[in-house]
Amino acid sequence: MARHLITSALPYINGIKHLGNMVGSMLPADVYSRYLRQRGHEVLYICATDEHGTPAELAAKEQGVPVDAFCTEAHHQQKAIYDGFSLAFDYFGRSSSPQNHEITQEIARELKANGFIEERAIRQVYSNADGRFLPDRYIIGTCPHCGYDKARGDQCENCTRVLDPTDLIDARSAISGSSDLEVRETKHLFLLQSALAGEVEAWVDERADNWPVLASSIARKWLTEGLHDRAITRDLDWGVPVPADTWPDLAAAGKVFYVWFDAPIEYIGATKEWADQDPENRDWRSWWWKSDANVQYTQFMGKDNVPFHSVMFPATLLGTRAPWKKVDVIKAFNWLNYYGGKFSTSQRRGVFTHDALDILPADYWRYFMMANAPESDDSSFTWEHFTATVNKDLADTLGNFVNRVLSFSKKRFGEEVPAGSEPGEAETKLGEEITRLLAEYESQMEAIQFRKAAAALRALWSAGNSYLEEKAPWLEIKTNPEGAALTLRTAMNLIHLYAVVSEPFIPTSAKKMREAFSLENDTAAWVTQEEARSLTAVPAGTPFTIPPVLFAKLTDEDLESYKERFGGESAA
Ligand code: B3M
Ligand code: ZN
Repeated sequence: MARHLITSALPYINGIKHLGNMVGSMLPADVYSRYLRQRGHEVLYICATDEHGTPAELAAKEQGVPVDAFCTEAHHQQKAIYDGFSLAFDYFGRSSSPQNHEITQEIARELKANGFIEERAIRQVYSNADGRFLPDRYIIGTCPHCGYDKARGDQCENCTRVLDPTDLIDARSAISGSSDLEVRETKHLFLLQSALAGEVEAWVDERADNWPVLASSIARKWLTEGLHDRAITRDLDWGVPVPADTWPDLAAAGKVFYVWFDAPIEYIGATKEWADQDPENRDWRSWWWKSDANVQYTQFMGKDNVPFHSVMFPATLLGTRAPWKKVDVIKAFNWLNYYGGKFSTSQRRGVFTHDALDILPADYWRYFMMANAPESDDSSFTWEHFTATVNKDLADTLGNFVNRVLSFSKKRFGEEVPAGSEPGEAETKLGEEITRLLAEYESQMEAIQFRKAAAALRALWSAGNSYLEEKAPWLEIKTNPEGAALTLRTAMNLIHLYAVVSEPFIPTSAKKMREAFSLENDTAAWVTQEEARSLTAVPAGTPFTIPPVLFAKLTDEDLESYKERFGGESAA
């Protein structure tokens, strides 16, 4: 039994997320957290909305509401959708919280005390048309490295390199499109990452071999390009203010910290938000402070976020010289595409999380997304693939098995699990198969390889179908009713086992399956190898009910209507 701290990249406050965001951060973190909880570990899964920065300011302005009110509303809107997806956060916080302000300022003070923050005068892009400095993503232009013509001032989406706004070729304002830009001098705080480079490199070397390869390769590539000092403040109204006790001039000039400085600190801030709700029983420091020995910390994120988490946030924490817990494993994801093109928030292309829930319950999406998670490569969403997967895996292989077994048994033996004869050769063979597949499933979950884990889960479901076809209780009943009863009892035990082990992927359906049986003290606690081999956890005589159809089969008309509503190929 271990203590697991889990975080997923914080969804930006501005706008509802699409499935591509979900599959690369919150959903896999939830699946992994659920698995670890079922195995008896102590888990703390923390997430939050990332609320600072220019996009929030601009969105609020567009709606004509104050930015804090905008964020409050958008936070609740996002949280409701995540509840709809059954994301079981232990806490879903807000980076604008007082806790995050306090910890961010404290970390900045420590960095200064240790000589890792310096004040520098820099020349920054000012837009005459917009009457403001243009930070980061509000300047667009051509990437000097790869030539992509919509690179943002802070990062090129195409080659993932981090940029400085002044690097861009043919720069223009993303707000007004104006290229009437000038460079003005202004003072900012810089994090001296170059002074921490050696330490960060040693830190990465020590652990990145244990990370799934996508994250470790990005971290290493990043380090070979060298760590540069970075401005960590901005000229904005909305953000964590630079503390006046430490930098009176900059505070008076209204500087706030850069959103990427305070956002990762919100992992800590949100843990404190969580603890502050029940201070008697919750200790945020036990997760973040001097806890290296007994906490295993895993982060989930899309590949574009890896540099910030593998290098910059560790540099920030290392520079404080305080015993902050740092990440043990980074699990990163490639992109989920929509018919081979990009999902796009700005162009509203693809499937957005609220629309997804409007069409079908969360479990359909959860299973499909994780079974096709973009782990080793980008993967593509198509409605054809989605409906085919739902029909084959969820409706036919799992749902139909459950319904068929329970309905037939009820018809022939009534509403209790029948006893039947002693297990024979087929049951021994099945028990061995299930034990082997369960071990495979567990080892893929431990390795945080979701596609392979989903394949093992699917194989477990299929093993039940093969057993049922082989024993054919609907024929067996004519000549050997006791044998048919044994088959059905064994199959019902499989249903209960599926309910337990499918929970991380499809929690709502799994619960319905488990609750079909009136077992005393039934829990979702993980299946032991012995239970998997003997398949007798649900004893004869246990009353059961038949749950309503678990997964509806999607028709050709459904498929056509989804494509029409979301624009299939034509949208990409
Ligand atoms: N909010 C992801 C993004 O908007 C960013 C993640 C922060 S994690 C600390 O691209
Ligand atoms: Zn580029």
